[in-house]
Amino acid sequence: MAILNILRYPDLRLHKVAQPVTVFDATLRTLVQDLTETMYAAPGVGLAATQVDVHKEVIVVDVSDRRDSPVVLVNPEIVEAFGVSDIEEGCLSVPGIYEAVERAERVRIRAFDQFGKSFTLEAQGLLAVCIQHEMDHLKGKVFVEYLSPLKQQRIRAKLAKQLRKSA
Ligand code: GNR
Ligand code: NI
Repeated sequence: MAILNILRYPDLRLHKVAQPVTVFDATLRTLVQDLTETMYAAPGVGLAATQVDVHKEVIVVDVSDRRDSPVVLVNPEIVEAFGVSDIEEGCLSVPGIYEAVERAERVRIRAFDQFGKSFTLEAQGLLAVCIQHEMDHLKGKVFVEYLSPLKQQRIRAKLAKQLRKSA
């Protein structure tokens, strides 16, 4: 097991598009374990492989209070979506920034687990929003890209300042 480095916006590698998983092997299961460990350590409620510079369609999420119910989604697809939600989101790749984004309130997802077994999942509330946030990462999209150009500019300035302070 390993804790992986999380890319920080505006790192261009966050905009790479992930490729579907075709082989469900030990390498995939190690990636899932490392993503899960990295998500818990961060701590975050979800993590996409893109954020650790692995451009495969793999996501882990856990919105449980006890942090003991990880859900692994490989090659996830939204098959149905209902309603509108706009809860405040954060992102481990954009530390310290919290903004509301419009998402579907409920989604039905089809995906594979780390062993190649297909399943469907009905999600609502934070879980639904988190899955949509993670699926955006797989497409190379970061939540701040939904915000106004002015807000995005302010966020880039704030992150650049954070970076200078930590250097
Ligand atoms: O930890 C996270 N919290 C969160 C809160 C609201 C909506 C989405 C998220 S995902 C985020 C972790 C992360 O960056 N995943 O990509
Ligand atoms: Ni994120």
